[in-house]
Amino acid sequence: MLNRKSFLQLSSLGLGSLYFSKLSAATSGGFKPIVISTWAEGINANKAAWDILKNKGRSLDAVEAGVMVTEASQNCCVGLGANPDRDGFVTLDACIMDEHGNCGSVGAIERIKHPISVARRVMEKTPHVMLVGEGAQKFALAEGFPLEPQKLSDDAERSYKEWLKKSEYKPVINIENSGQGHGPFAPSHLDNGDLNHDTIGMVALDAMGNVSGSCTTSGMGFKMRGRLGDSPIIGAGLFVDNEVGAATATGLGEEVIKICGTHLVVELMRQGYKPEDACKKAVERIVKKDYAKAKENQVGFIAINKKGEYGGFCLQKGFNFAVCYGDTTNFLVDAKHYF
Ligand code: SD4
Repeated sequence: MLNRKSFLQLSSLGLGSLYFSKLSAATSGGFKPIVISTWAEGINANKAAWDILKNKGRSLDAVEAGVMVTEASQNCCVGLGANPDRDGFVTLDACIMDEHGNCGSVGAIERIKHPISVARRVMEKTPHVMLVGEGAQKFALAEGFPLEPQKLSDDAERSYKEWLKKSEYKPVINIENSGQGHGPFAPSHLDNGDLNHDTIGMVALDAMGNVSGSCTTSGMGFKMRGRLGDSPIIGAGLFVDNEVGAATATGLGEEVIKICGTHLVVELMRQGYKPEDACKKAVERIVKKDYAKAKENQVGFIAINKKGEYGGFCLQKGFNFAVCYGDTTNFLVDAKHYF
C-alpha cells in the first residue's frame, strides 16, 4: 500500500493520479469516492465531505456539507467574516451542481451564513438557476435561513478602514508569492499565505459514480457594489457533467468568466484530456487572450473525472488544492503553474 510520502513522490512525478485511477478500477463494482477542493482550507472542508462519501452518501450532500465548514469558519475570507465591498457590505456568491445537471446559484446575498445551502434550495425549490441580491435574501428568509447581524468581523472592519484611506481599486488577487497577499486589498492580519483566499470550490465523485460540485465566496475584497465574479456562475466558477467529470475555479473571476473556464475544462476532459492537462489548457487560453493581464493575476482550476483521476493548474506559483480519498488520506497538492 502506498503511504502519503511515497504518494507525494509519485505525485511530483505526475503519477499520483495514475496510481489512483488503477486503484479505482481495482475496486470491484462501485466507484472509489474522492473529493478535492481549492486552497488549504480545503483540508477541513474535505473531512466533512468525506464523512458523507465514505458512507456511500451522495456527492451533492458531500460538496454542500464540505464548503459549509469553510463558510462558517472565522479564520477564513469565505463567508460573513470576510472583507466587504467598497460600500462596506459583505456580499456572498455561491453555486452548486448535481449529477443530473441541475444547478442553483445566489449572487451578492447579504447577512446569510450559508449561501451554498440557499443555492441548493434555488436549485431544488424554484424553477430558476440564479437569484441575486435582495431577492436571494428574501428567498433565503422564506426558506427559514436566519438573518445574521449586519456587522463586519473585527478583522474585516480593520482591513476596510485601512483600505478606505486610499480607496485604491486595483484588482490583484491571490498572488501569494508576490508578498502582497491580496495585492492592494491584502488585510495585513491575513497576509500569511494560507488564509488569504475568498473562495472554496469543491468537486466530488461518490460511490455510485456520480459527480457534483460547489463553489462559495465573498468575492473580491473591496469590490464595486454589485460586482459578481465567476463563483456563482455555472460554467465559470463551477461545472459538472456526470458523463465526464467536474471542475471548479478560483482567482480573478473576470478572467475565468471570459473563457467559461470550468465548462472549458470539462469539455477538454470530454475530448480525452486528463484533469491536470485540461486545467492547463484552460489556463493557457487565459494567457493567450491577454498575456500581460494573465502575468499580473492568479487563476487556478481543479478537476476530477469519472475514473477518480484529479488534477489542477494555475497561472502563478502559490495555488494549492486539497485531495481526499480516505480517512487518513487528505493532503495538499501544489498546483503546477504557467509562469
Ligand atoms: C471571484 N473567484 O470573486 C473569486 C475570488 C477568489 O479566492 O477565487 N478568491 O472572482
